[in-house]
Amino acid sequence: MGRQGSMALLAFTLFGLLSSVKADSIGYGYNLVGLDDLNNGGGVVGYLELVKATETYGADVKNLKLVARYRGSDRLQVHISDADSKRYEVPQELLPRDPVDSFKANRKLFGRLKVEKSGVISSKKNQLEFHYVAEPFGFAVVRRSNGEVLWNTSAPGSGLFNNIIFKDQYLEISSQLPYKSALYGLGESSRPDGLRLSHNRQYTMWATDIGSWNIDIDLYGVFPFLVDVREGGLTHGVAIMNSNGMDIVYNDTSITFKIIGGVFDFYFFSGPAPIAVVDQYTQLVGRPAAMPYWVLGFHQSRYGYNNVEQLDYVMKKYAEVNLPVESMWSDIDHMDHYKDFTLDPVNYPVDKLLPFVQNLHKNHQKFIMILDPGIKIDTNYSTYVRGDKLDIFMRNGTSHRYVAQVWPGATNIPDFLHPKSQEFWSTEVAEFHKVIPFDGLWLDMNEPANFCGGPTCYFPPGIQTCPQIDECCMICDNTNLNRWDDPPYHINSLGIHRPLYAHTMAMNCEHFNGIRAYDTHNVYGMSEGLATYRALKELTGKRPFVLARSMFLGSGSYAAHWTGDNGATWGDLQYSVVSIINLGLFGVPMVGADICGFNFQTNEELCIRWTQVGAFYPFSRDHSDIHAGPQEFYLWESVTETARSVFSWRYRLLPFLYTLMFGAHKTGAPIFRPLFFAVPEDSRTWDIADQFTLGTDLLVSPVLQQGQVTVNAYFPQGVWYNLFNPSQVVRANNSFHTLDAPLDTINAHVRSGSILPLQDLAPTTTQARKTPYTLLIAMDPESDSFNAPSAICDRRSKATGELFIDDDDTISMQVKDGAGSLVTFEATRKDGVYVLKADVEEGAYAVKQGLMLQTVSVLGVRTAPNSVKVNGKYEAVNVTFDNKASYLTLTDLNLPIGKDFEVSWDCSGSDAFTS
Ligand code: MIG
Repeated sequence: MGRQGSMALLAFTLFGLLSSVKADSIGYGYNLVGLDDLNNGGGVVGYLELVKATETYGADVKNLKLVARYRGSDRLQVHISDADSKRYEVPQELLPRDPVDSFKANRKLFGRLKVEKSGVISSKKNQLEFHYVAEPFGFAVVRRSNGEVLWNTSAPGSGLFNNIIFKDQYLEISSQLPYKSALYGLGESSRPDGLRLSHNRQYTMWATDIGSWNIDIDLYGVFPFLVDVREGGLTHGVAIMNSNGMDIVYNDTSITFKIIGGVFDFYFFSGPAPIAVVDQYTQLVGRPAAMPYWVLGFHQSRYGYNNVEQLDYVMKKYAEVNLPVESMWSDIDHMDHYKDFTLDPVNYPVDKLLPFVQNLHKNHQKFIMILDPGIKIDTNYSTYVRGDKLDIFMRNGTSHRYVAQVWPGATNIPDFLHPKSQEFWSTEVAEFHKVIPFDGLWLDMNEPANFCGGPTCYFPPGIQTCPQIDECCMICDNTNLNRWDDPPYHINSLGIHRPLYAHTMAMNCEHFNGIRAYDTHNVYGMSEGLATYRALKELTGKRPFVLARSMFLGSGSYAAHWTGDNGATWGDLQYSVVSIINLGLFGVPMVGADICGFNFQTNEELCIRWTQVGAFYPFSRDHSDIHAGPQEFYLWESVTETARSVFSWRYRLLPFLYTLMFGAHKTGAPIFRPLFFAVPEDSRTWDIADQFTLGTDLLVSPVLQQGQVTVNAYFPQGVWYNLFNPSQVVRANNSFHTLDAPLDTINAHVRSGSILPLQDLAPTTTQARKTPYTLLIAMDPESDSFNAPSAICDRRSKATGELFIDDDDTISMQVKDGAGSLVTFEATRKDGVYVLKADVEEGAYAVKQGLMLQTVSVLGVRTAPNSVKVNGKYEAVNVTFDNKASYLTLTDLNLPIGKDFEVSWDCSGSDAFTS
């Protein structure tokens, strides 16, 4: 949405009035009247009958089917739907999962299990237990190990919300929660309150094209998933697989879901570690996609690069100041009248753009182009003509094509659930790729956005199209709305109960099979994203790169994400940390925010601080709005300097970051993590929103406020070395420490006990990944109380780390013969002897690369070693020792990566060092 957006919103505040109906008049709930075992014994099917009908928000569904199903040791699904007719659910083709269709629920069929007043259905293997109360029906989820109630929809005595309500267009269910629960998730929104969800707020699930500089409202992505940390740190997760609009109301001791369609389909994940919750959740919704290595480089983008010459200038400037830049991005500026898959013949002619892109490729750099879903209605536009022929566009309720107005003017919106839409999209992507061999695609406006809104918009007589502006120029008469565009309950979109059709396609728009946008709105972006991912995969046969704005549960399995139109404000810098952590929880680990801010004019101090933080974003891109001035790093000397310092470390850390991506791909583990992942049992970590870790080993404590020059940072128990200056050590005991943070400094600390694989800085990731490896080994320093030199090395210490390498072409990352190698490092210190071992799994790929480990840097060493052995033999390796930093460096090791090795050195004093 443009800057004028908030004005238009005021007009819709009236819709808010309808939502204040008292809960007890909406419905009386259901009785559980029949129960049966699931065939496989992993749960139950139940049959529910309506207690008493009401009319508020429409008639109640008479009979419901309940399926409570265990899966493995850590997941419980509770699915409640209409027993008599099929209802819309998140399409299986977007999010494949075990259907419940085969379980029949019909009153006559029941009787194998007796319905008690209340009962427990458990599975011996599972950490969770399903409890029910029969009249009226409610259920609870209990953690078996400690009996803690995690979820409870029957709140006897509270009189507030013990009834399940199930109508065609209104579903409601509530659970009790302890006042002290620490809740996270429920996105996407910008959160000035910090990471932890605040009591007495509503979280509206509605994909909305509005700048993320707007706080506490529904934004582009929809993630009805929450993580709940309880006293002591035991953590579980709850997801609802439902793509209809909903309000999730979090009060002091309860949470209520008010949903305007679909079914109840809850998944409970038992954890109990926070990271285990994300593992279990991504096992359901899809593991994060592998991304090409280059995605970890630094990206430059801007809306408003007016021509190819400007792109070229920007890349040259970066080279001039010696800052690594991995890619150039192209916003809608390159398009001919904003039509997808076209080039502006004047400013972006192919005979200029193609050589530019070829030159990027020659320099190992990349080019990423933007796509919007709307296809201009224009019979001279071949993309439109092909789409028209395949007939893959959305229709409105009266079976005409729906017309939306976006950048190119009047557009049709592809129906990405249509069986022929993949063919359409793949063809367009492939044809355009022949023109410009781009390296990835950037999906914008896929909520989908529409500058108009409503089922009955048309052009004023005589006008066939619109000027290219982001304001509606159609006439929309939305007085007589259908029940999709004007449902009985109005969700709280934008905090003002904005109509559902506002700024998107009409809700009565239909897909080829009659499913309505009313149901699929929140997964539209996902449908486009998957089609794009597949199109790229078909085209290149290689690992695709897609950056997507509108997402849903599971979208991390095909795309990276950026947080959209943030603002160049200190607040936005703060929200970025929270948003990126949240996306990691949602299974989208590859995420970043526009560095230095998108909207509004940035400034030097902000841009310095943002650059420092942005260097640690998993996805690191500088992008700005056409209405703001340029903000490339070379524009201020101070920003250039800070970028040089932080990005030289980012580039050295690439092997570490890529290995974290491998972990994310395998287990969902977020790359960018909150502190409560590290120390969930310490409730002080629950509220920390201004620090994060990369994996477990790097702790970043940035400055996020103007004028601030110190940080008060939490450090988990142990020793932490300053990454930029390892002589600065923090010895922590789950404690807060005040650290200096002058303008040119960001605090980043390496955890003692870790081994970080590094390579050298180079202008691009392609070049960097060919340089020799270094291991940065952080060992506990000798205890200060150990004075005798001979005892110095005696204090035992251990450090571990991992390195994954592959060709980054194969679709998934795998430790497999010839395809990818995993090396586990372990360093120990005992009785004065240090031993570093590399243990290789499937080394063939790594060996083939011919890459060497040359350097081992060890932190925490008090004296230089007497001797060094490599694979059991004394070797004359190069040794340097920095006394002040307790920093030992062994160089010229020449150890092939991909082969097991052992390096040991002795500083016990009993052996003479020979060099
Ligand atoms: O209506 O393509 O979030 O990154 O630069 C605005 C122009 C459309 C919104 C995206 C932003 C992009 C801009 N787009």
